[in-house]
Amino acid sequence: MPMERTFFFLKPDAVIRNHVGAKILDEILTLGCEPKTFLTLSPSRHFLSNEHYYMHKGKPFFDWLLDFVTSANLIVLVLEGKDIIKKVRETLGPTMVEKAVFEDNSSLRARYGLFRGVNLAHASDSSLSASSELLTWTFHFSLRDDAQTREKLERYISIHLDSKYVDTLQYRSLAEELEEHPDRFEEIKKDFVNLLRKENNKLENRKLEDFAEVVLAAI
Ligand code: FUP
Repeated sequence: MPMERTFFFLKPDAVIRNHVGAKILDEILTLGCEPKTFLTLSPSRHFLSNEHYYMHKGKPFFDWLLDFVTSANLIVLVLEGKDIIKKVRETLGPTMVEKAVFEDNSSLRARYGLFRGVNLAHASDSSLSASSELLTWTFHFSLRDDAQTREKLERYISIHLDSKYVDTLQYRSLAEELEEHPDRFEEIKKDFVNLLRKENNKLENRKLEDFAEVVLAAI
């Protein structure tokens, strides 16, 4: 099996929920890969719409997907390893969280994904998409291999693994409540922000509220 590269990013849910993001990166590292690039980015809606997610244009979830992916920073990684494209996809589990819970309960999305498409991370799904995503993102953001990447990544993981973790089931039960009582949106959003606040005591309230508004719109 030859060495290959995959393109990966933590989505806003895993960046805001510090502990969850660190846990994901920690598990990805155990897959036996070498991280080549690790950085925080906030790509524009225009870039995501026309380059990264152009194949989803016109689909019913497209606008929501752009709202979600631009709702906070992304943590972008380039990973190199044997069979790494498949290994990362399998570790994440099925795209939609409910499907992950149903089909692969030990996957990251089953354990930590909130609901629907609020699914923690993106990872290239084939060698073709890996090459094209690596090309696009490298060009737009001048990505470069960085010899300090593993060290930076390990530091990030060790800092954030210490952050408080709120059981993902608590968020899911708020989502269920919202499904039953759509009229209680504002009240449920407040409870949702309170959970997020326990996991991230740095981000300003306005940002947590905006994020909560976007992810609850998936319900
Ligand atoms: P993936 O290859 O796992 O990133 O999934 P897709 O390219 O099919 O979809 C991109 C993102 O759109 C997913 F991560 C989640 C979101 N999505 C929805 O919200 N609803 C859908 O029905 C399909 C995808």
